Amino acid sequence: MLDKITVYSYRRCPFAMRVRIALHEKEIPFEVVEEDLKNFSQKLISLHPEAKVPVLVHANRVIYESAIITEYVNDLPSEQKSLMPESAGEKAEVRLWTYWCNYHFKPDLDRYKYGTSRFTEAECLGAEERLRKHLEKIEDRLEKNPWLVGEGFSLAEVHLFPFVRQLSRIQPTPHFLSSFQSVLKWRDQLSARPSILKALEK
Ligand SMILES: N[C@@H](CCC(=O)N[C@@H](CS)C(=O)NCC(=O)O)C(=O)O
Repeated sequence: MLDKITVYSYRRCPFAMRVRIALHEKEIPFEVVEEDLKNFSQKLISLHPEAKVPVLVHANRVIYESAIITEYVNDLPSEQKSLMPESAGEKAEVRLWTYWCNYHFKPDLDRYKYGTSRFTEAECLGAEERLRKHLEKIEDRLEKNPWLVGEGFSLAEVHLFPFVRQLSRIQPTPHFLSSFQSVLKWRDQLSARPSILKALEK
């Protein structure tokens, strides 16, 4: 029996979504503290040195940074399959997708989504073109294989899905999305996955 796990979260935050998906996938019980992004609780501020969600508290341990939390969750005892492949090479592939998502895909997604309401004109220049290239990278992989890494669902899916979902929910729908049929199929299959449905529940 595990000690109580608490996740300081914000429902729509894609990083927090990663953590909730991983916990549901591993069938590990947890409690959610829903934070207000514009007015974080003093508790959250005391737990995270940069005051961000998500934060996971397990017994006396405080863990932040979504991709560190999801690896921690994956290493906890559970009857469910590991979300990390076995081999060193495939583990590195998962971490490379995560790195790429955090440092390339997500920043260009933000520049495309928010434009000059949040960024300078120079920062926004070419964001759409780069975003298409990013989608091409995912499409290339998914055309040949149903999963981003190896033979099954992994932390690569946990980490990328919330951002692909966010992109496809932009209104009006980005016109270039329909060119990436394998990405859309992957998104739709994942959207029906029980752990993801639970993580998105209101
Ligand atoms: N690198 C962090 C990013 C977390 C993050 O940026 N969370 C956003 C919400 S989606 C946040 O808390 N923003 C508040 C702020 O930056 O002041 C992670 O992976 O957990």
